[in-house]
Amino acid sequence: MARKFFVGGNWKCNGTSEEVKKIVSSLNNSQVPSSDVVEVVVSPPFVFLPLVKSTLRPDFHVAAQNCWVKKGGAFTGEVSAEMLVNLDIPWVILGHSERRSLLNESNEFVGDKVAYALSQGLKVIACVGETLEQREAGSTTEVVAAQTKAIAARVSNWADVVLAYEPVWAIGTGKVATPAQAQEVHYELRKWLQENTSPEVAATTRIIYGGSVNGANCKELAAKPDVDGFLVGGASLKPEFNDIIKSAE
Ligand code: G2H
Repeated sequence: MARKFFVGGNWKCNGTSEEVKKIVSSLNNSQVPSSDVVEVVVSPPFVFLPLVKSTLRPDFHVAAQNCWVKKGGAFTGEVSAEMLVNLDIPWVILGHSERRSLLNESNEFVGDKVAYALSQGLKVIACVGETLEQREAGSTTEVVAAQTKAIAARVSNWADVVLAYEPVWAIGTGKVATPAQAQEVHYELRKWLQENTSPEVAATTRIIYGGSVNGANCKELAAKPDVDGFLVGGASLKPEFNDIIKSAE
């Protein structure tokens, strides 16, 4: 079964309501391939989710950038999966390296979050990726396999999961992975899924690349057989995001 190309825009902790309105207006006016060809999901900060959801074109969808690991309650500052479902937010990004490193989210904690979000009916963009130190030590495959294993140990239905490979050394640095480097890790991740989940999960799960993707480098990356799309940070705030969406064709 063909995997539909997926382009996510991770706005991170950026934007004012005026800026958000401008980005949405640019997205709404953009000419992009149809939703049969590409699935587009943008992820504004929590506070802008209702604004974006209510003004964004209907063929694009929204994601939260995080959610709490279990049912809501006395967890000051957190946003629960139930709240996202209540607001009709279909997607959530979990396990982003900025949260893994700055907020000490462990593989197990991320796995628990993915499982809980799925159990509430959310679809998940689950992020994995190695640091520069780990790559230089030759442990990239081992690191991303361990991160994926912690998710697979808690999740049996992968239909609503997109796996995002985001090498930490490429995030926001302008140092994009080469198409060959991305393909190599995506191939290893798919092989890991084949051996540890099922051939069907391996064949159908979208594995997208993130880390300094832009309008100039997306085409070559998109041409690789195991690159099923992108999670885009900085460039998702700019008009070149349209070019990245167009790389689906
Ligand atoms: C990686 C990516 C988006 P950027 O974090 O998730 O950000 O494209 O700015 O490297």
